[in-house]
Amino acid sequence: MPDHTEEARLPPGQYVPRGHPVLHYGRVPQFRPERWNLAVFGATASGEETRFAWPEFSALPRTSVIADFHCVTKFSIMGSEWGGVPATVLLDLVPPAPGVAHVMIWGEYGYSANIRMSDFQRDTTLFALELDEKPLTAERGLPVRMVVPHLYAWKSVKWVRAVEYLLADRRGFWEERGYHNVGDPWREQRYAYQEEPGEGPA
Ligand SMILES: Nc1nc2c(c(=O)[nH]1)N[C@H]1C(S)=C(S)[C@@H](COP(=O)(O)O)O[C@H]1N2
Ligand SMILES: [Mo]
Repeated sequence: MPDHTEEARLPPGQYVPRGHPVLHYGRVPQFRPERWNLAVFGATASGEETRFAWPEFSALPRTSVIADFHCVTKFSIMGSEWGGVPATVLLDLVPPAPGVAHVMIWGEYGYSANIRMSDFQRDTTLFALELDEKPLTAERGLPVRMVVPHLYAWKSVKWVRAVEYLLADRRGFWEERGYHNVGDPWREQRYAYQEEPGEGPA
């Protein structure tokens, strides 16, 4: 019989703590809907940058995903239900130029994380606006955060403000500070020194 306990769902080296830890670097931004927008820039197919104002972005089609969430510091948050706009919806609205194989996700205050296009295109990659059927709290990313549940959680950028299409891969905030460029928890890709040829920027 398959084992569906949380223990069996944990990637190597992870544990389930009490409660729902909150973790980020720096301050929690204030959400002002009239000033907020989400930019898609870099190597777009049109060559133009697109900005979604809050009324537009919050009206995009949504879905929900139930997923476990794994922080590289080894705690895992199990079975969260995220609601939001699939990354594929954004890709359809603002197509990338041919040859775009990576994206940089930008949060407030310059936090960033790079993701392979193949990871961004997964149907579980979301711009989440809701957690467990309630709007995100400020500390968990209000109004919108990235959720890329199959990669370590530092890739799930809170307070997301932009997506940059990249023709050449570049390291984001933690990837520049010694963390793995890909960050697959099932392969325990925690640190940059574990990277194999082809896993990091050329
Ligand atoms: N903008 C921003 N997003 C971020 C971070 C951050 O420092 N800034 N930290 C990441 C890390 S390391 C983790 S583990 C998760 C934590 O998400 P949570 O606070 O919802 O548990 O947010 C990620 N997203
Ligand atoms: Mo983390």
